[in-house]
Amino acid sequence: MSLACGSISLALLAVIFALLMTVNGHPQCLDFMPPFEPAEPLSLCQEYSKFGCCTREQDYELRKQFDEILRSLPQNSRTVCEKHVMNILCQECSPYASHLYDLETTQVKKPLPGLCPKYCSSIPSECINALLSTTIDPSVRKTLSPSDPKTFCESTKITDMDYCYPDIITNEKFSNDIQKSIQGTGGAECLCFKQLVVGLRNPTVLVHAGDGTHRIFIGEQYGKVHVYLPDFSKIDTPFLDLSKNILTSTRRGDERGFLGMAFHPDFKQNGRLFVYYSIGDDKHQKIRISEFRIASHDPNQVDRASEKVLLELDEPAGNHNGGQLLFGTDGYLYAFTGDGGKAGDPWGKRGNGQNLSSLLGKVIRIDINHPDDSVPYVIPRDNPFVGQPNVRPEIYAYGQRNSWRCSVDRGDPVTGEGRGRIFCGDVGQGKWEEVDIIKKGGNYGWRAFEGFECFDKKLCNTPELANHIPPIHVYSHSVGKSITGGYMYRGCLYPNMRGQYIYGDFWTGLIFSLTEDAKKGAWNNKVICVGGDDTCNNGVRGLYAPNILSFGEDEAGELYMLSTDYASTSHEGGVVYRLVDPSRNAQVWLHISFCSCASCYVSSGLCEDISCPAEKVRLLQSQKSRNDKTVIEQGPSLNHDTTLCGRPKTDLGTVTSVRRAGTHAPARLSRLILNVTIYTVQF
Ligand SMILES: *[C@@H]1O[C@H](CO)[C@@H](O)[C@H](O)[C@H]1NC(C)=O
Ligand SMILES: *[C@@H]1O[C@H](CO)[C@@H](O)[C@H](O)[C@H]1NC(C)=O
Ligand SMILES: [Ca+2]
Ligand SMILES: [Ca+2]
Repeated sequence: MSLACGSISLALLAVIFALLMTVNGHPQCLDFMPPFEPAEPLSLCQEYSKFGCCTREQDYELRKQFDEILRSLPQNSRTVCEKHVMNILCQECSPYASHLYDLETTQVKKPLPGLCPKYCSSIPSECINALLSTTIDPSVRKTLSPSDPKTFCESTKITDMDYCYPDIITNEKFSNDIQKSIQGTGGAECLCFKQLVVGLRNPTVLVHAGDGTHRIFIGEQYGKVHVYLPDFSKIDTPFLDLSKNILTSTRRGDERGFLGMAFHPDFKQNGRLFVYYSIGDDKHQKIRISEFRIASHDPNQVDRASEKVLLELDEPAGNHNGGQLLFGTDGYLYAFTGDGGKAGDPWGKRGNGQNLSSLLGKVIRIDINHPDDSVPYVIPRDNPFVGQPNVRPEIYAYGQRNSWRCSVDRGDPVTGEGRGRIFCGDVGQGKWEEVDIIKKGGNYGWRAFEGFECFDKKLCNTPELANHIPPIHVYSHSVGKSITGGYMYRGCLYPNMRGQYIYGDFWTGLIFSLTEDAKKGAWNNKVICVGGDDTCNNGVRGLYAPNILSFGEDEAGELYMLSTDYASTSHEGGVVYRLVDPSRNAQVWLHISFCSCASCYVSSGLCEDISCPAEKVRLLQSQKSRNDKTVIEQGPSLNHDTTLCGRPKTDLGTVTSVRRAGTHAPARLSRLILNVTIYTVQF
C-alpha cells in the first residue's frame, strides 16, 4: 500500500485545487519586494491602503495620470470610464503587481496589467483609448490597438492568467472568508498530521543536534531559536536570539531573516553549530553564515558572544536568499545561496547562477575542521573548481535559482543505498518548480534553463550548458508556485513512507512524494492525499495550515512539516506537525516520547527487528489500561517479534507478562490500549 493517492483520488484533488487556487498567489511588487502596509492611507488607490505595493508618493503620481486621462475624455465619458481607468492604473499598487505586469515571467513590464477576458471585453473602447493615448508610448500603443477590442484584450494576456485582474482580487477576498487550512477527506492511504507546536512566527527551521538527546530546535524567521524536549515541551529561554541583529520585516512573503541552522556532526563533543541569516538594511542587504558555540553553563543555550563570521555575501535584492545549511556525509559544511533576487537572474552578463566568480546561485562547500585558527574555513582539496582563475573555490555546484530547503539522504537503513545524496527543491521563475540531486561540479542550468525548459535563449545553446544536470522532477505553476524541498523518509514509525522523498508547495499547500525506480532510472511523483476525520483520529488530524514553509527531521528520522496560514513574521499562525501514516496510528496506544529506533538502527537497521538488550528498556511503570480490564505487570521483553516503534505490524503474539485483570489468562498485546513511556536505549 502506498501513502500517495492513485487515480482514485483525482476527485479529491480537484476539490483541493478548487479550494487552493483561491487561497493564495505569490504577492510581489514591481521592485520584487513583498507588499506592505503604506505609512499613510492612499488617496486614489484606496483599495491598497492596507496591503499593497504603493507608497503615498507613488499613489500621488498615479493620481496625476488619472486626472490627465480623465481630462482628455469628453464629459459624458468621464463617468463611464472613471472606475475602469482607476482600477487599471491602480494595479501597480496591487500586492500581485509583478505577476499582473508579467515581470515575474518575462522580465519586461507590460504596459498594462493582465486583464481577465471577461472584464477586458466589458471596458468601453473610449476608456481604453484615453488610457493608452495618455500613458503609453506611441510605439507600444500600436501593439495595443483599441480599435479592435479582441486584439486589445489578447494583448493584455499574461503568462499566468491565475493572476489576471480582477479575478485575482475577488479570489483574494473570497479567501478571507474560507477556512485558512487544508482539510482532507481521504482514507487510510493518505497522510495525517500531529500538531505539536502552535503560535510560531514563520518557523523556517526544525533540526536536531545529532547528540542523542532527541531535542528539537525550532527557528523562526524573525530570529529566535527554541529548544523543544522530545515530548515537544518548550524551554522558554531561547536557545539563540538573533532577533535584534537580523534583517527581515513583517511584510507577508519577505524572504529575509533566520533561514538555516546546522549542528556540527561532532556537536556532542565540540558544541559547534552554524547559522545562516540576513543582515543589513533595505539598501545594503547581506547574508551571513556564522559559527556559534554552545554555552558552557547551559546545554540549551548558545554562547551569544561566540559568534565567528565565516562568510558574508552582498545580496543585491531582497528576494532569493537561499538559506539551507547542512553537513554532508563527507563532514563538510554545505550552504545553498539564491541567485541574488529580482526576476530572471538579471545580474551581470549571464546572471549570477552561471557566473563562477560569484557565490550567488551556488552550492558552497567548505571545511570547518581545520587546525588553522586564523582563517574561518578552508577549501576542501577536492572541490571541483579549485585552482581555476576567477572562480570561487568554495563552489561545489552552480546554476541554482533559489534552493529552498535541501537535505541529506540517510540512506536505506539496511543496504545503505542512497546515503549521502543531497536533494534540493529549487524554486522556479514563472513556470516550473524543480527537485535536484546535487552532484559535485554540477551545473543546474539557471538562468539558461527553468526546469527542463529553455529560459534564456541566448544561453541555452552555449557549450557551457551542454552538460547541465536536469532536475529529477518538475511541476508546473498550474500545480504549485513555490517548492519547499523536504526529506527522503528513512524513519521507523511509518514503513509505508520509507524511500519516499516528501516535499511540498508553499503556495498551494500540496504535499508530494517522489519514489525512485532505480531500474528505469526514473522518479515517480505523486500528490499525497490528506486523510479525513474518519482516518485521522487518535490524536492526529487531516488538517494543516496551507503555506508550507519548511520540513524537518528528528534524530530518529521522523518528518515534520512547518507551515502557516499567513506568511508574515508578525503572525503567530505557524505550526509544526509530525507527518503520520494513519495505518500505523490506530488502536494500540503506545505513548512513545521518542522512538528508540535511532539506537536500534545501530544494531540491526530496521525497527521491526529491534534487538536492543531488553534490560535497557524499562517501562515507566506498571499501570492499568483505560478499561481496567488488563494489567501490564511488567514490560514486554524485547525480541524479534516486538515492535515498539508505533503500532505493531500484526498480532504480537502472547506476552505472558500481560494478563487480564483478575485472571491469569494471557492477553494479546495488540488488543491492549497501552500507555507506556519507553526510555531511549543507550548503547
Ligand atoms: C560575475 O560576478 C562578479 C562578482 O559579482 C562580477 O564582478 C562580474 O562582473 C560578473 N561577471 C559577469 C560576466 O557578469
Ligand atoms: C499516559 O500516561 C501519562 C502519565 O501517567 C498521562 O499523563 C497521559 O495523559 C497518558 N496519556 C494518554 C494518552 O492516556
Ligand atoms: Ca536576495
Ligand atoms: Ca535547474
